[in-house]
Amino acid sequence: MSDENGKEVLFEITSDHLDTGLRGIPVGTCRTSFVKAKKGVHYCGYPVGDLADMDPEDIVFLLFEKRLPNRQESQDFRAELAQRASRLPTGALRVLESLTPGSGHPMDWLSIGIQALGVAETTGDVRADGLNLIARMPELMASIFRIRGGRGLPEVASEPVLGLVENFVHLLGKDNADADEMIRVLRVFFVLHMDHGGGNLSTFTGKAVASGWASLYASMASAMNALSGPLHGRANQSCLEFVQRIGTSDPQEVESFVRKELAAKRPIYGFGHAVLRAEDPRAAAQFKLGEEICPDDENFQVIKTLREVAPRVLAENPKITNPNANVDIASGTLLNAVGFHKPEYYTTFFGWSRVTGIAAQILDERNARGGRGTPIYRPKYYAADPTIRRLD
Ligand code: NMX
Ligand code: MLT
Repeated sequence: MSDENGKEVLFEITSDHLDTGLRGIPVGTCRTSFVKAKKGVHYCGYPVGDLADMDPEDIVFLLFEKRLPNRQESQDFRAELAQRASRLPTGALRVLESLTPGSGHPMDWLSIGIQALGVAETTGDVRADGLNLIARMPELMASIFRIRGGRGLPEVASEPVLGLVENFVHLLGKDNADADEMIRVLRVFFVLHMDHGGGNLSTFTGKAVASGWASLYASMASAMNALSGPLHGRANQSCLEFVQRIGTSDPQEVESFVRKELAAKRPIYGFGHAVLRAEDPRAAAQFKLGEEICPDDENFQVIKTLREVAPRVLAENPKITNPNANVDIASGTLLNAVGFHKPEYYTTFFGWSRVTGIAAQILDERNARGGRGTPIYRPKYYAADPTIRRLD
């Protein structure tokens, strides 16, 4: 359908769309990824499941350059990231040492850490700032684990040439046999969580803040705060806590647990989505990995039952538009199985991964309109009193 000027009509807005959290309302275009209701997220056209086992650095390259690197480009890009990590001034993360170990939520620490890196290192060049932050994230993540954990994890020298995930695991002091499985799970996690279209809350928040020409670091810290809510990124923490409370994989008991949670008006974490209308392929990819690395794990057994039972129960409520499993159903179980036993840290892994997609999207929006950038975000709100609206 076209309007009187021949422009394609994408969406007709009625008063029913007001106060719905902008659900489904088109606001822009996204070059890094799109989300299909049935087939999930595609990074620059590739279904994410096809990318899950690739090198995370290659996927960072993909989201920035909109194409996969060839072998030489891949090596050069890894070297560039390593160089960016080592070139950055040290000391910015000392601010974390002024916080009390164990205090607040790790997502608060992540946001503070990003802001602190920005204080020390902002160049104003969005591409450089984005890549510097991506390069520096393993050290920030490990510092949060070491300092917030307060259990005297040794301060290990960073070795960025190992790779983003590998360096993080090394910084945790894990150079033993456990490291291989940790690396395997984190690499897949990292790729699956890097981007999810333009409208997810954290990405949208980051881009909105950046549209006022705030720095990449300030925008990213805001995005991480958006991710920290339990309906968004923190669902991975809540989901494992929930799974551990269930404590059985008996289908009848799981069903009765789900019903009790719903009756108590609590969300069933790891299920539902604003855009997807089928099981999230990111969930399927993680179940596949789980079958490989922890098939007998107790929590894995529980989530396998939940995956069958919960959609049937949720579908009884016609208000729930997607009763199927989302990305958060399995990630906590896998992280726990490879040695990350504190669920409150899980959302920091989501944040770490998502820094790439958000940085790439902010860069794209800064480069839009021939370099003038996407204008400052400013959607319209009507007066709550409809009689005033009519006078508008
Ligand atoms: N458990 C209980 N109630 C639900 C669920 C669920 N899993 N999913 C949807 N609903 C409710 C929802 O709260 C809403 O109720 P109300 O009208 O009273 O506000 C109603 O069903 C309709 O919601 P939808 O239109 O289906 O979903 P919406 O787009 O509003 O929300 C989520 C999407 C993801 C916030 C919602 O499905 C949810 O709360 N899921 C559980 C939390 C979760 O797993 N979040 C992670 C999402 C992915 N991520 O990582 O960001
Ligand atoms: C995400 O990965 O950001 C979530 O699935 C939420 C979303 O896309 O809205």
